[in-house]
Amino acid sequence: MNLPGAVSPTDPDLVSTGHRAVAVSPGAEPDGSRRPRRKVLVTTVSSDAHTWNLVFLQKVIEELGCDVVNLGPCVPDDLLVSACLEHRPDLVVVSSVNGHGHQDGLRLIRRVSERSELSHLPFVIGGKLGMDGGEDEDRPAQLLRAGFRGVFEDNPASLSLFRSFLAQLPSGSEL
Ligand code: B12
Repeated sequence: MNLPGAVSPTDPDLVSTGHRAVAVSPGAEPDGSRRPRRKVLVTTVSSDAHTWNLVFLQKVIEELGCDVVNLGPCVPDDLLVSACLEHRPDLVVVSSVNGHGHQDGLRLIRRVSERSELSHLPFVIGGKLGMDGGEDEDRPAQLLRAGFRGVFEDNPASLSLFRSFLAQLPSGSEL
C-alpha cells in the first residue's frame, strides 16, 4: 500500500514499497555493527495537552536505539525552537491527537523554517492530525510542502512505516 506523506530520510523507495520494515536492536545495525546513537526530540504542538502519545513514542524510539528528549505537552513554538538549538537532535518528532495538529503543525514548521540554523534538521509529524480523526488526502501533501519530511497519520501501517523511517535515519555525525 502506498501511503501519501510517509517518506524515508534516505530511501525514496520506502514510499512506494510501503510495508518494508527494518528491525534494529538498540545501538546496533542489522549486520551487528555499531553506529553512533541518534538523538530524537519528541514534542507536540502548543494547543495539545495529551501526554500518553508522547510517552508511547518515546518508548518506541528508545527501542530503536535512540536517545530521546521528550518536551511533554503544550509546547509553545518558541520553546521548541530553543530546545532544538540547545539539544541539537538528529530528528524532531511532532505528535498531536487533539485535532489541531494540522493547523498547528503548519504554523510550527513555518516558524522553524525562519531559522537558518535549523535548516538541516528533519521534522516529522503524526497522530490524529484533523478534527475528523481520520486521514485526509490533502493534509500530508500540505504538511510536506511546508517542510515536514514525513507525515504519519493514524492508520494501521503508520507505526511500521515510522519505525522504518527511523531505522534509516543517519545521526548528525554521519551526515
Ligand atoms: C485521555 C484523553 C484525554 C485527556 C488527556 C490526558 C493526558 N494527560 O494525556 C484529556 C481529558 C485532558 C483530553 C482532553 C481533550 N481531548 Co482527548 N482523549 C483522550 C483519549 C481518551 C485517550 C488518549 C490516549 O492517551 N491514548 C493513548 C495513546 C498511547 O494513544 P494515542 O493518543 O491514540 O496515540 C497513538 C496514535 O495516535 C499514534 N501517534 C500519535 N502521535 C504519533 C506520531 C507519530 C510520528 C506516529 C508514527 C504515530 C503517532 O501512536 C499512538 C499509539 O498508537 C482519546 C480517545 C482515545 N480513545 O484515543 C481522546 C481524544 C484524543 N481527545 C479528543 C479531544 C477532542 C479532546 C479535547 C479537545 C476535548 C475537549 N473538547 O476539551 C481535549 C483537548 C485538550 C487539549 N488542549 O489538547 C479527541 C481527538 C479527536 C480527533 N483528533 O479527531 C479524541 C480522539 C476523543 C474522540 N474520539 O473524540 N483528552
